[in-house]
Amino acid sequence: MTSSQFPDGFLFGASTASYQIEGGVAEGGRLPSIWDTFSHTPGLTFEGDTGDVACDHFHRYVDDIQAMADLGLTAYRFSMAWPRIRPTGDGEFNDEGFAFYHRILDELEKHGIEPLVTLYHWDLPQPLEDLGGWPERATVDRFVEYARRTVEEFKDRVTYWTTFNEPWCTAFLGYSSGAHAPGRSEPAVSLAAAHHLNLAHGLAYAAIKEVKPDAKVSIVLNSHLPRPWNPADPRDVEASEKIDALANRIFIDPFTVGEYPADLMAFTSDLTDWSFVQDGDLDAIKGTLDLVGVNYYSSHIVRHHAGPPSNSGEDGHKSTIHRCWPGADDVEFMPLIGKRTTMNWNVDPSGFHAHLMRMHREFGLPIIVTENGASWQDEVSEDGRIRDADRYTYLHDHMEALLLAVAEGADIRGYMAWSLMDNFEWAYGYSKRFGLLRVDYNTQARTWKDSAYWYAETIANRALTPVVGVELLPETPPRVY
Ligand code: PNW
Repeated sequence: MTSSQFPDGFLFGASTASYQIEGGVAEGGRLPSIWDTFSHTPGLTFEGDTGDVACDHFHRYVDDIQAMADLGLTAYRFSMAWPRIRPTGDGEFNDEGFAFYHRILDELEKHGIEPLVTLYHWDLPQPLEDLGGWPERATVDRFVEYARRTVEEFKDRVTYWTTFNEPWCTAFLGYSSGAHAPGRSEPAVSLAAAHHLNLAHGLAYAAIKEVKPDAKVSIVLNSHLPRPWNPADPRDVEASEKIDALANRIFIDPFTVGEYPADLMAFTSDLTDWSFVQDGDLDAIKGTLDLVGVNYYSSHIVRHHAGPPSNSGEDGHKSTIHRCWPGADDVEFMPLIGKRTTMNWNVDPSGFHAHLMRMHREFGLPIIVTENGASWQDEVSEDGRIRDADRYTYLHDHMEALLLAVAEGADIRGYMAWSLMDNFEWAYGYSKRFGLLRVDYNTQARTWKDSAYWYAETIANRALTPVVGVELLPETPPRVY
C-alpha cells in the first residue's frame, strides 16, 4: 500500500494567473493585453465577461495572502503580467509594475510562502500581437528581454521561474481554434507559434541563468492523454499518436532529444514546410529545463474519423472534431463517459498517475504539479457552507495518484491546486468555479469551501485526509473575509 504521507520538503500550494484574478487593468501603468482585447470583443466570452475587475486581487492581495497562510500553504504559484511590467511589450519597463509584485513578494515572505513565478500566463501585450504575435519570430526577442529584466529585478527574492504556462493553449487555442486570445483561426501559423514558444523558452533559459545561476527554471505543460478508442485498430492508434504529437511531443522532444517528431512534420506538411525552424534553434532549446511543471485535469479517447465532422453533440461532450489540432482533421474525440466536471472534463486520476510516470521517464527531471483541480456547480447552503464534496474527493483521488507515482520513483516536489479562489475562467468567464475559496463577485467576499478545510488539514498533517467519515468543519460558521 502507498503511504499517505508526503515527502519531506514537499511544496503544498495553490495556483492563480494574473489576468484571471488581478483586475486593476488600467492601474499602475498597465496597458491592454490580448485578453483585454479578446474579452471586450462581443460574443467571445461567456456573457461578455472580462477580467477588468476579476477578483480585485490587485487591491486585495494582502487578505488573499493571509488566506494562503491560514490554509497553511507552503508555496504559491502566480504569474506576473507582462503588460504591467513592460506595458507596450517593447518600450520602457514600468517601475509601478515591478512595485506591485514586490508588494506581493513582501507578503509571501512575511508568511514564509515560497513563490513560484510564471512569466507568461497568456497576457501578451496587445502591441506585440499587432506586430504579428507568437507566429512572428520577433516576439521571441521581446519575451527574452522581458524575462531577463524581470528575473534581474526579483533575483534575490524568487528561485522558481516558469517561462510559459501551457504553450499548447497559446499556440493552438490562440492561433488555430481561436477559442482563446488573440482568437485567430490560422492552423498553419499556429505551428510557428508553438516553435517560437519553445525557442523563447530556450533563449530565456540562457538569459535567466546568466542573471541568476541558481534559478530553477521550468516550463509548464498541460497534459493530454489521448488513448485509442480501439487499440486493435491501427487507424485509431495512428489518430491517438497524431494527437500525442501535437499535444505532447511537440513540446517534449525539442527539450529532450533536440528535434521535432518526424511524423508531426509529415502530417502537417500540407500546412507548413517548417522553415520557421532555423539553424541552431533546436540546440538553443535542448536541455534547457531544471524541472518540469505539469498541469493535469482529464484525459481523452480518440479514433480515426472519415468524412465530415460529426460535431453534433450538446454541451460539447459528444464526438467532436476539434479545430485546435492542425493537420488532424481525421481525428475524432469520443464522448466522455462517467462523472464529468462542469467543464465537461472527465475525472480520471489513473490518467494522472500514468501521465506523471511518463513525464518522469521522458524528462528524468524533478516535477512540480503546477495545476490540478475541478469546477463544479457549487451551492451555498443556508448555513453559508459550500459542501463541495466532489471537489475535495477529486483533489484527494488525484493527490493519491501522485503519491503512487512518488512511490514508483517519480521525483515530484510539489502540488499546486487550481485554484486558490474562483476566478475568470477565460472564454467561460465567471461561469466556472475552480476555487478552494468561493468568490462572491458582487461583494468580493471570499468564503472557504469544504475543500479548503480538507486541504488545510492535509497540509497540516502532511498526509492525505480521508474523504469518508471526516467532519471537515468545526461547529463555527464558515470562514469569510
Ligand atoms: C488551464 N483545454 O487552462 C490554465 O492554465 C488555467 O489558467 C485555467 O484556468 C485552468 O487550466 C482551468 O481551465 C486550460 O481546452 C484551458 O484543453 C483549456 C484547456 C486546457 C487548459
